[in-house]
Amino acid sequence: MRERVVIKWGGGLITEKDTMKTVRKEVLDTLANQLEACLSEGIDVVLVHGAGSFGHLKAKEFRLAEGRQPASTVPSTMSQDEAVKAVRNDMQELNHFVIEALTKYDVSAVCLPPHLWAHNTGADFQGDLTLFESAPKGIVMVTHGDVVDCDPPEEFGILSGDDLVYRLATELSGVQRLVFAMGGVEGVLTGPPTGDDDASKLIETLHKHDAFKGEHLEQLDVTGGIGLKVERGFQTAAHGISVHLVSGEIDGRVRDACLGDDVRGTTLVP
Ligand code: IP8
Repeated sequence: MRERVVIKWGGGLITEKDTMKTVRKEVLDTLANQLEACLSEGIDVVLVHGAGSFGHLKAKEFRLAEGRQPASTVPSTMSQDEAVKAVRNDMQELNHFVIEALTKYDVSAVCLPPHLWAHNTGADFQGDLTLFESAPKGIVMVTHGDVVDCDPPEEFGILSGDDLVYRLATELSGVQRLVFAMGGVEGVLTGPPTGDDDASKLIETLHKHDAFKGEHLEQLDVTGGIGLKVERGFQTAAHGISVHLVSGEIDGRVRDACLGDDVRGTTLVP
């Protein structure tokens, strides 16, 4: 059986997280180039990307992660239903940039946006993952964080790419590794990234009960930040899959981590 890796391109890596709908095209290019290198080595890739400023800002403003809310508690510029549609469209826009970058490196990719096939949020969301299993050889299946329909009373909610990678890595056949490509950090740090090397050192091997203080910018982020990544990462590692968090901005670290080579970053040890 061919080796398979699941990769998450973080939203904070591929977009400017605090500037509405700003894509980092040069970063997408280097990531697509590294992904192509993995395919050339005979590895199958499933790609999940985050939302960054194409998802979190509007979702926060219109309280989409909290489900249906009284109209008087959200801005009057749009209803929550309109905001659901708007964020889905914005995510499709971001996904087009992702597919465009892959195409530039001759990578054929098919995207399955979660609002078309997934229901409910969190690690136990419902959805048919066999669609990802049946990809023809060499075709990269892509999906992303999204607004999905939920059971009442919520009616809708935010399904994070971190929940998607956990389920894909543990339920598809032949997955050896899960790699989180991150922006602004080289992996999990001992404290929030302040620029002060003593306060925020890279943790190269993170054990399940080790303490770390992740930065979670609640005013920007409607999902779980680094805490959710690490939690889903450990759940994945418990299935015998190796899990790495690496910089998506430095050299070919994402490629090397996907190929199973030694690379600077954080490895989770269950
Ligand atoms: O960035 C969030 O996905 P994530 C999706 O992978 C939206 O957590 C629409 C905010």
